[in-house]
Amino acid sequence: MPSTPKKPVVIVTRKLPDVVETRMRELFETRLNESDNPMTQAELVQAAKVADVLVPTVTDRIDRAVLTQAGPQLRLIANFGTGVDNVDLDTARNRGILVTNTPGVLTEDTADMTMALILAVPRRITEGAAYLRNPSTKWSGWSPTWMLGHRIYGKRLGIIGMGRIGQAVARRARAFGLQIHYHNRRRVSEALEADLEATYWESLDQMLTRVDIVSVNCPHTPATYHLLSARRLKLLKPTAYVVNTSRGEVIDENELARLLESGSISGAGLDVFEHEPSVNPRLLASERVVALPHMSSATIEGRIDMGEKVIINIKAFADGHAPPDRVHPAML
Ligand code: 8YV
Repeated sequence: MPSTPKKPVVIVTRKLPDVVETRMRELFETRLNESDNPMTQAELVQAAKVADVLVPTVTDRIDRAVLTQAGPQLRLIANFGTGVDNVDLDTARNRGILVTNTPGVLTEDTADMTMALILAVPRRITEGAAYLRNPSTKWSGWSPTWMLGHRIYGKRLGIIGMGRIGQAVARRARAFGLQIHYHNRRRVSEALEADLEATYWESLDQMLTRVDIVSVNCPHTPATYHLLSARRLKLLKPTAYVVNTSRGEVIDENELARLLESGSISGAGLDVFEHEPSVNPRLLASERVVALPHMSSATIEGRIDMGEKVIINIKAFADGHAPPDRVHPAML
C-alpha cells in the first residue's frame, strides 16, 4: 500500500480567524497559538527548531538568531502579512528558506483607511467626535467659526510608493478632487499615469516642498528606513499633513513629533509607529495627530483572504510546487 505523504508541521505564531485555522488543521500538521500571546524570541527559536513551515506575523521578529538556530527541516516562512520587514530575508535566502507573503488582498482595506486618515486629520473628525463624547464639555450648538478644519478638495496629495496600495489610494483621492503626485523607485507606465492623472517626481525632495498631504505607501526596507528623514520632513510646508499606513520606520518619528509640536507642519494621521507596540507619547499628546493601532488592514474579510493566501502558499510548497507569493521569486 503506498504510504500517504507526511503532512508538514506548520507552526502559526498568532490566533487567526477560526475558518483559517480549521482549514489549516485539515490540511497540515498545524500547531496553533490559542492564547494569541506574541511569542518571545526564545519561543520563536523553539518553533523554528521543529517546524517545517513557520507562519509569523508582523509582531514576530524572525531575525538572524532565529534563522541560524532553525532546524534543517524549516524550509518555508509563510508570512501572514504583506510587509516582510519582520523577516531577515538575506539570512533566509542564504539558508535556502523560502519566504512568502500575502500581497494584493489587503490593498483596498489599507487604501480605505489611508483615505479615512486623509479626511480625518484636516477635517478634525476625531476631535469633533471626542468633544461630543466628553462628559465635561457641553456643546452649546453650531457656530460659524468653531471646529474649522481645512478643505482637501483641490489640494495636492504626494504619494510615496506607487505600488498596489499607492494606486488604490490615488484612485480614491482622485474621486475626492485631490491632485495626485507621486514618487516611486520606478516611474509607472504612461497609461497608468494618465489614468490616475498623476504627476511623477523623480526627486522626493522637490515633491515634498510642493504637496499639501503626504501619504506613505512604500514598504519598509533598508532603502526606505527614515526615507522621511529630519531633513526631508523640514521641506514640508507648514500647512502640510503626513499620513502613514505603511511602516513607522519610514519616518523619523522624533523629528515628526518635534515639527508637530512647533507647528512646523499641520498634522499627521498615523496607523503605524517606529517601535510598535509602544507609541511615542509626544505623538499621542498632540492634538494634531490622529493615531490608530495598526488597523488599516483589519477587516474580517481581509484576514480570511490573507489566511487563504498563506494556505495556498503552504499547500503549493507541500505538493512540491513553487508557492505563488515568493518574496525572492528566483528561489526555486
Ligand atoms: C498586517 C501589514 O495586519 O500586511 C502587512 O504588511 O502591515 C498589516 O496590515 C500585518 O502585517 C500582519 O502580519
